[in-house]
Amino acid sequence: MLRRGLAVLALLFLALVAVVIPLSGTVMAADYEELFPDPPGDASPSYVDINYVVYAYDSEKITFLFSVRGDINNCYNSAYHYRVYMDVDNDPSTGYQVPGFPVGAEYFVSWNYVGPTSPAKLFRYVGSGSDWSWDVVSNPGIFIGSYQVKFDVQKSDLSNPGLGSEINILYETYVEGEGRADTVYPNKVLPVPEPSLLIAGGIALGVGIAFIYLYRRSMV
Ligand SMILES: [Ca+2]
Ligand SMILES: [Ca+2]
Repeated sequence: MLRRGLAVLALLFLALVAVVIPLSGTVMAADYEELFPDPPGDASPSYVDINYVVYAYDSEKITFLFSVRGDINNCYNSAYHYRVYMDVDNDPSTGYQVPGFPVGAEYFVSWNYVGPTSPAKLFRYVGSGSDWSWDVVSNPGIFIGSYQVKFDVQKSDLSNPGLGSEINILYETYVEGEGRADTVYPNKVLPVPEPSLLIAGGIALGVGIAFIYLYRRSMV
């Protein structure tokens, strides 16, 4: 009986490893990541035509990545904006009501080219729901690749209002003078970072309880 219990525990451990390893990610180092594709050729110019986006996080930060069809290194023009709206309380009736989507954004992160060291900016909504009123919170991490824009937003910068347990987001590219170019709406609530120590502690506790239970059963 004890041998069978240990075999069950070993299988549980292998199943856990099988789940955790894919979550460690291939696009970036992360505890969680999910990719959302978008059709090519549905926006122009090609710099703002999204191929796919990625949402990821680790214990410290949330990462948002755009992959676009055109080489951003050729787009030295401040008119092209890359934005991610964040509905951190997952309530579309609070924050900025993003036109066309059930997203009430408390924050958005944005980048556009304004020089060789253009910073990203994180904004907090201070308006009444439909007006475009934002305060700058911080300059998040930014990486510009040939076909990629990647933001690293520190979780601690999303503190007023603070993150709930889930987040609703919208990726948008925008061209000044023309308006919205391309969007990706995951259309699902996404998890937000949990302290990895708590998760590890929970797993250890669960395995410990299972072991004690099986051991006691084997003694009956
Ligand atoms: Ca597209
Ligand atoms: Ca909201």
